[in-house]
Order: sequence, then C-alpha cells, then structure tokens
Amino acid sequence: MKRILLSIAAVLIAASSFGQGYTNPVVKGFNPDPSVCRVGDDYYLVTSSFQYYPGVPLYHSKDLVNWEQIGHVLTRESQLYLKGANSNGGIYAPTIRHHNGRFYMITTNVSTVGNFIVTTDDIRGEWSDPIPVKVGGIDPSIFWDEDGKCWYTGSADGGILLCEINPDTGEVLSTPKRVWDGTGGRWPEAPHIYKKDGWYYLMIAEGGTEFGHMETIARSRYIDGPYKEAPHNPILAHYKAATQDNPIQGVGHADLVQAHDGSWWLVCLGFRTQSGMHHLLGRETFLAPVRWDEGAWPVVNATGDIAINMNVPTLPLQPFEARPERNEFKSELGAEWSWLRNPDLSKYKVADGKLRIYGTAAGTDEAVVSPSFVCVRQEDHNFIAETCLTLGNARSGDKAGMSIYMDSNGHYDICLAKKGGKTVIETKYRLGSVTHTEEIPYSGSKVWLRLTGNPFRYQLWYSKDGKEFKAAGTGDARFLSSETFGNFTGIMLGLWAESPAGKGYADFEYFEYKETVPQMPRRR
Ligand code: 6LW
Repeated sequence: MKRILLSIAAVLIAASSFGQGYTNPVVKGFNPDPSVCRVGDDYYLVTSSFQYYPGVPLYHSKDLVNWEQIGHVLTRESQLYLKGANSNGGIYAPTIRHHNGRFYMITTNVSTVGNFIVTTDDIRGEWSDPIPVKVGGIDPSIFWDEDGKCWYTGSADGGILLCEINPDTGEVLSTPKRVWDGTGGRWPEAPHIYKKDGWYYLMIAEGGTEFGHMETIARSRYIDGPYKEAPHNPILAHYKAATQDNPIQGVGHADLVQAHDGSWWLVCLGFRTQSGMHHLLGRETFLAPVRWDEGAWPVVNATGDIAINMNVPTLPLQPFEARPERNEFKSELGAEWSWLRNPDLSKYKVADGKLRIYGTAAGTDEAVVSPSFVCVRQEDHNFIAETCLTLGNARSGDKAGMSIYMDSNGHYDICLAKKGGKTVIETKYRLGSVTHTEEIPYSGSKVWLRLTGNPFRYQLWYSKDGKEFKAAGTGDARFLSSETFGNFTGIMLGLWAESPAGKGYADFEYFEYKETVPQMPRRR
C-alpha cells in the first residue's frame, strides 16, 4: 500500500513539474516585436504600440505560455509624445532587460525623440522619464557583459551597429561600429546579443516583416566581432516550401530567454493569414522551444518553424483568470484599452456602469490629433463585439458608434447619428481615397450595435432592443489588411463619439467581445 501511495505521489510530482502542449500565438492580436526577460520564475514581455497610447504593452507570465497584461511601460505624455504622430509612427520595437534589480526598456519613438531608455525598480509601478540614447536607427537592444559594460545594438543603414553606452545616463561611450549585415536578406534588424559558453551570439531578423521574414544568428569570441554566421541559418523562417501552407507566416523579430528550469525559449512575431494571403490582426507574439547545447548553435523547435498547436513539453502551466467577455464599465478601463496619440482623458468617464465619451470635431478619419476614440485589439479571426449606446445633448452632426479600425485611412464604422431633425444609423466604409456612407432611418436615441468578423468579411449590425439585430452592411476583410495599407499595426475595435460643436456625448452601457465558432471553411 505504502509503495502504491509513493508511486502515485511520484507521478503527481512529476506531472506538476512540467506541462505539455500549448497554442500559438501566446499573445493574440496586434502585438509585434516581442522582447522578453526573466526575473527568478517571473517572465515579462513587451511589444510595440506605434501611434497608440499608453505605449509598450507589458505582460507577465509564470510559464511563457500564459500571459497577463499588467499595464504599459509608457503611461505619461512626458514619456510618450505622440502629437501629430501618423499611423505607423510612434513607438517601434522595444527591448526589456533586468539588470542589478532594475528593469530597463529601450525603444524608438520614430515620430519624435528617436531611441530612449526608461527604467523602473518596480515592474508594477511607474517607469522613469525617457533617457535619450543618441544613436540613429531603430530596434535598439542592450546587453551587459560580465565586466559590467553595457552594449547597445541597433539597426541602421542596412546593418547592425554596436557601441558601449551608459544605460543610466544614455551617454554613448564608444563610436558605433557596424558588426554584421546579416546573411543577405533585406532589412537586417531587431538585433539582440546573448553570451553563452564563451561565445557572443548576435541574433537578428532579416527579409522584411512580410512573407520573407526570418531570424538568423552569428557568433564571435569578441563582442565587436568578427561575427561568423550559423551554418543552419535562417534558424527560424516560414518562407520555405515546407511551410507554404502554414497558417502562421512572416515569423521573425525574436528574442531568447533561458527559463528557470534551464530550458531555452524564443518569442517572435508572426501573422495568421486570412482571406487568402492577407493578414489583419497585426503581427502577434508566438513561442517556440529552443535546443541550445553547450558550445553549439541554438536550434528552434527542431526544424526552424512553428505551429498553432505545439505538442512540446513546457514549464508547469499556470494560466491566469480569463478577462470577462463582457465589460459593464463598473470600474476604470483596464490595460487592454488604448487611445490614439495623446488623448484628452477628461473626455472619457467611467461612472454609474457607463462609459461616457464626449465628442469632438475629430472622427475616425482623423490622422493628426486624437479623436474621441478608445479601442481594444481584434484577437480572433471569428469574433463578435457588441455595445449599447445613448446619444446625449446631441445636435445635428453628432454621432457615436463602433469602428473596425486599421487606421485613419482604412476602417468600417457603424454609428447612431443626428442629421438635421432626423436620427439615422450610418455605416461608413473608408478605404484610402474612397469613402462610402449609407443611412438607415432610425428613431430614438438608444441603439445596440454589433460587429462580427470571419476570415473573409466584417458585418455591421444594429438593434432597437438588443435582441433582434438587423444587418446594416458588409465589408470585405482583405481591403483592411496590412498588405493593403502597408501597416505594421493590426485591427482595433473602437468605441467613439463625434460632435462638431463639441457639446454632444455618448453613454456606452457595456462592451462585449468574444471569439465565435468559424462559419466558413478556410480557403486559400
Ligand atoms: C520594427 C522593425 C520592423 O521596428 O518593423 O520591418 C518595425 N521591421 O523590426 C516595426 O514593428
């Protein structure tokens, strides 16, 4: 009996000391350029945020598979100046590192200050004001050598630059040296340095962030080179014949981390194709196991590619409680919500179970200032999103509703609008220089609105009672894709209000988002 109990205990201990299998992406929706660091058995991950505010989403995990957003790194205008930043401008690829008890995040604001560092000793607290690092280019990274020196790497002029910096003052301490141009792919970028078994490894992305994306690596005995390429480059790529039908494409821009059990892992960006070879959800964050034997080159997931269903051993899985699908605005907006550029937050009030948004003259076409618009990521190809709103103090020209938003040039909107003495449901399709609007007569100042999506189409719906929804319009998904707009960002689902005279507002009673069961088979 004792032996049986002992063996059951042994099985239970073994079972809890590792997990098995996970689903990619590990962070869904527009979350590109991931960078990861470990502190004990806690993992922190950051991604790019472009023209959205707050900047640089910050995620926490215990197992590298389940990630919970705990906030943003850049939460003040003094850290994140986005006035006038156009779509695709603002914050590019960040790197997060932990050194001597302090977190460092380095990134680029391509619209204003260029490269800068912020620091914090408390990952759940505020970060410092920006410390500029005056080296040109994008995709900055920092690495501390064993002698305490801190090295900056970044991408500029078709190559990777390296120089010593003081990470606490931003001072550049050596002349930037071009250490590697990659293996010949376009846009060598996203460098990170790691030291292992007496080698400096320089891992970069190449091929551009589209279908030719890949991750390559080189190593040297000296930090400033010469760097010699791995024989099995690219170490991660989906442009090959074996992965031509993989639903994940464009993988690259990766970062490596050694887990607390000694295993190595890689986070990277990639996109999930839909409606043929288009993608709309932006570049998302994926995870792959890495085999990295002593003195050997790292090997990503055995064959240098990744899958949606990863049947591999993991750290013991520790999921977080899922975010509720329905937000009844009982408390302040959580970290999943974003604004455009630098918002006037006094125009958004959560009180009495409502989100009130005060309109301004700027609508969803606005490309320079911050419209009254707040949004979450579309995380799934098949989804439903819903709200109920009432217009307040409305005059002719006032409107409020929902938007499927790629950027100011590409979005499908549905709203309740006052036009002269009439009330209408207005649908709007903005596709570059083409704008099409339709109106449906409506009575009353309260309406339920719904957005649905599948890999091929978006649909816009409205209802008078929240039960029976009528179709108000359909938009082709691929016209809003990153391929169409050349965008680094992904679709956001927005709630917004517009009021030319600046007097009207809308009260939103709830916002619901959920993944739905696919209605149509996948097609190429
Ligand atoms: C990122 C760079 C890239 O900084 O896209 O195409 C940029 N490559 O690595 C924005 O995500």
